[in-house]
Amino acid sequence: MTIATHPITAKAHTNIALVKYWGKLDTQLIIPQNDSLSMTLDEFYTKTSVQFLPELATDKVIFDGEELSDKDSAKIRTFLNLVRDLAHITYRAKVETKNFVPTAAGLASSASGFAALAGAASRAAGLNLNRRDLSRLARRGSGSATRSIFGGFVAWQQGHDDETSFAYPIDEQPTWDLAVIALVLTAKQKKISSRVGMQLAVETSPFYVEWIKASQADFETVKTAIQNQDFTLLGHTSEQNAMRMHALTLSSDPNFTYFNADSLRAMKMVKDLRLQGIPCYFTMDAGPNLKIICQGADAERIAQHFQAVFGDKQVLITRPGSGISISD
Ligand code: 2P0
Repeated sequence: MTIATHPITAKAHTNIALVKYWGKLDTQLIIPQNDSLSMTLDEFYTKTSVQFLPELATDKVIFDGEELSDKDSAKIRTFLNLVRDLAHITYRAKVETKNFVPTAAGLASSASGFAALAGAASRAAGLNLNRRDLSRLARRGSGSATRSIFGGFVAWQQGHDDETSFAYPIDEQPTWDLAVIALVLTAKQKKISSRVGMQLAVETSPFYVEWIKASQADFETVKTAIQNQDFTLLGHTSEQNAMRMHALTLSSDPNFTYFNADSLRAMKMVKDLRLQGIPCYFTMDAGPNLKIICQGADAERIAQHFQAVFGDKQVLITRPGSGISISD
């Protein structure tokens, strides 16, 4: 095991959860309360290079060309400490990271970000982790990053400790033609982070126990839908699961919501399209930007429909993406 003598670069894509993770059993180790399931997206990714260098007194993090302050790089430096502990090294690192996600599109860059960082930093430190262990490491940065190690459809097995909580691929290269359309309804930063929002739900929502039961059932249903390439079952269950997650924000104390007026309008449009016989479903994460799940052949016309109404907003079509790649 030797420290790499040149920067190691990793590329990881972001993912959209069809069965959501919303709450931790262990906030330190990031052990979730339930299994979750996602699709990795090809258009949105992060590229990160890492080199551990003897001459550095502190970690240096350059994000989209700008050096981050100590405060802004705190999570990354904590993560690098984990990698140093694993590799038994003390050198500080130079990290350069670039997000290929439309500016502040609300498309979980922490998923692709910590997956790419896990890949680049571990190999730069001389560790040669298999993908399961990479997924466990990425989990320590951000829960959703656990799933971004793999491509296509990915499950994150809840597990009960650091060893047993990891992602695994369900179908890395789906042969059915699926698309996700991202509606960038606002580029504003969310007021309540996922981390804070999910903890509030665990601690205060009276529906939390029911959410766990329902999402475990959704997990099995979506897995079956993927095995049978059953688009209706996949779309319907994903939409239901998203709304159940958002019911947790509404039932938290204090209550809050990630919906804005445009999100509600876009949800109605998705339902109207379905009534017109165009199969599509929505999902939404910890921000107001809706993602529409549809079949690839319908993606262009559905996107045009939304572009016509939300003319000034970005409407982006993406398809299943690949898992992490790491340079030698
Ligand atoms: C998910 N989200 O399954 C869910 C659905 C957002 C909504 O995982 O605290 O940034 O770093 O583990 O991974 C976003 O939360 O939270 C997320 P932490 P993360 O994709």
